[in-house]
Amino acid sequence: MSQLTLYTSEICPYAQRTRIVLDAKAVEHTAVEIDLDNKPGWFLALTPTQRVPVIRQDDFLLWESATVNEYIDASFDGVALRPKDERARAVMRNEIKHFDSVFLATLYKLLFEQDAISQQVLREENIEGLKFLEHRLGEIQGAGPYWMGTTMSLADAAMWPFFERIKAVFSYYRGLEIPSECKRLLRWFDVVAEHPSVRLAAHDADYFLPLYTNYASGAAQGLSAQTFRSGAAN
Ligand SMILES: N[C@@H](CCC(=O)N[C@@H](CS)C(=O)NCC(=O)O)C(=O)O
Repeated sequence: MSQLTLYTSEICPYAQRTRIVLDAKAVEHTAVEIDLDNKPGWFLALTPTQRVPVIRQDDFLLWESATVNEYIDASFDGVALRPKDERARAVMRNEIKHFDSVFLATLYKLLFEQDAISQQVLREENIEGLKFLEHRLGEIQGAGPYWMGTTMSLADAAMWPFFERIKAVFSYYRGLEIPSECKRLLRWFDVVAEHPSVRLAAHDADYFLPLYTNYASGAAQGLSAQTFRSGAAN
C-alpha cells in the first residue's frame, strides 16, 4: 500500500482534526496544501464535497473528517484514539455528531451575523450550547481530563480546534467567552492544549485574526461560508 496523502489547509479546523490524529498515531504521510480560495481543478474532481480534509491511499479516497479519523484510527498502529468498549465508542460518535451538526452551526452563525441585536441572541444561544457541552462532560468523562475519560480520543481531536478558535476568534470578533462555570470544559481545553500533537497543529490569535476578517465582516463567499451563513452545518 502506498503512503497516505492528506489534502489539507492550514487554516481549516476540520483538516486540523486529521493532522492531530495522524501525528498522534505517527502515521507517515504527505500533506498537500489546498488553497481554499482557488481550489485546483484536480482537487475538485477528487471529492463531491469540494472540502478538505481528504485522504488518498492508492485509489482509495475518503473525505469528511469524522469518518477519515475513524478510518485512520482503525487502519494504523499506534495509540488507539477510539474507546475499546463499543458503548463508549458509540457515545463518542454521538458527541462528535452533536458537536458538528448542532453546536458548530450555531457557533458560526454568530460569526456571520452582522446585526448587533441578533448577535446578542446568538451569543446567548452559544452560551447555552457551551453549558450543554459542560453537562455532557459531566455525564461522560468521569474524572477526565479528556472528553471520553482518561485518554485522548477522536472526540478531543474533533472539538479542540474549534475551541482554539472560540478563544482567539469568537471572543475577539463576537465577545463569546466560555462561561467560568464551565469548569470541566475550561480544564479540558487546557489539558488537551498540552498534548504534543495538538500543540503541533495549533496557532495563536495573531495567526487567526487576520484570516477570519472575511468571516466576521460577512464578506466570505466560499462553500463553507455560504453553508455556515445559512445556519447549516458544514
Ligand atoms: N464536514 C466536513 C467539513 C469540512 C470543511 O468544511 N472544510 C472547509 C475548510 S475548513 C472547506 O474545505 N471548505 C471549502 C470552501 O469553503 O470552499 C468535514 O468534517 O470534513
